[in-house]
Amino acid sequence: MDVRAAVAFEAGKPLEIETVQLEGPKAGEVLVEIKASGICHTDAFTLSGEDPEGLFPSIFGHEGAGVVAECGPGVTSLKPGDHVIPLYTPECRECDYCLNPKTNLCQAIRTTQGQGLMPDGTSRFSYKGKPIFHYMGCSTFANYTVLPEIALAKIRKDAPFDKVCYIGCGVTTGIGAVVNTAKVTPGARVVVFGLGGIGLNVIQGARMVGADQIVGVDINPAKKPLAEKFGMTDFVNPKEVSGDLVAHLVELTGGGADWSFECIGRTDTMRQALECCHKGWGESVIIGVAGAGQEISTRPFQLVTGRTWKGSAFGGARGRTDVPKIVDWYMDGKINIDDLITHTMPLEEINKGFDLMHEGRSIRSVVVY
Ligand code: NAD
Ligand code: DAO
Ligand code: ZN
Ligand code: ZN
Repeated sequence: MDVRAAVAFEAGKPLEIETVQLEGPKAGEVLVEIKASGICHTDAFTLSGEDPEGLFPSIFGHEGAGVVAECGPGVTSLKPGDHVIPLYTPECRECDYCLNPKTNLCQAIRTTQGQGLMPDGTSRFSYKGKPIFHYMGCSTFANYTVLPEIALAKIRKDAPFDKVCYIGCGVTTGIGAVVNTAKVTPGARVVVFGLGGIGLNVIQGARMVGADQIVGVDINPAKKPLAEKFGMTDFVNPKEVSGDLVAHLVELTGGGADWSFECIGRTDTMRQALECCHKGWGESVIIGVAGAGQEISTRPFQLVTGRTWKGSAFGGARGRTDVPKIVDWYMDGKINIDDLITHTMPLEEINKGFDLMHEGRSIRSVVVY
């Protein structure tokens, strides 16, 4: 079938809106009509050419929501008309990873997904007879896409697509890091580095679980009012701290953070986030994705004296199980998504969404189909 898509033909170039061809779903696959898709930092990272796994030409987008249009043979958990959120971290419920409660990193389709292909090793998308790669197993910058059944979370039908699409990445990544990875407890003191689309969700997750102090760290003071609305209790602009930032944060938190979260993707702030943690028990969670080849460092004595360094992908969430619950939290008013979606636009204007992100003028732009 013909579908409208924003195609990344080359790194560093704007996306091009084209009519491309999409083959129907094969065994275990599902055709989804995408209704909305957020534009995430990671789409921009891959488009920039700095992502070592980036493939071109490709159809990006991994933060979508839509409706099942058709199911391939063998699909049992979904039917046409179901509302779904695509999952770049699938949940097969059968692989060694899914069966281990310590991880959410299902490996059932990891190899082919990393190659920009469906599990049978081919692409469903083509343009002028030549294959186009899938992206993060999702390719939501197209009005129709095909995904494996195990990479779709079924959600309630009254949830608005243009809001809950954000649960496909940013919301789940931020809130999940607090709830699933760190398991922040009531009364905790938390420090969040980076108050963008991820950090603000960490903040609202920390508030939701009852943290007492939530310190936000950002070099852009324009982020302060929204972060306060989401639960930040103290704001620190590193540019306005005269001495050492880590010492300042340790003092502000009365001895160090119980948990810190790095939501920027810089190795220097990852180190600061670890070192502002409380001696003896503080845990730092890396969420930000650093550039290819970069390395983190600290003095090992930071770990010897009881600080822990860990990371979180997709908020430690098992998508088919956890995403529908997060949709419920939104529908029940427990979490705020509306104030984070600062811009919406048709597919034809998707490059404006990337510009707004680069200019730091948006939290989330959402393409509506
Ligand atoms: P964003 O650009 O919206 O926010 C980053 C914030 O960091 C901005 O407010 C910026 O002003 C601030 N900042 C930049 N440099 C700083 C510095 N030196 N000190 C303090 N603040 C600084 O980005 P985002 O969408 O929130 O994404 C954050 C990171 O999370 C990215 O690296 C992204 O790739 C990553 N990410 C990870 C996962 C995961 O599963 N681990 C999922 C999605 C995104
Ligand atoms: O299983 O090896 C693996 C890959 C897991 C990918 C997790 C990606 C999370 C971070 C990338 C940012 C997503 C928007
Ligand atoms: Zn994302
Ligand atoms: Zn699995």
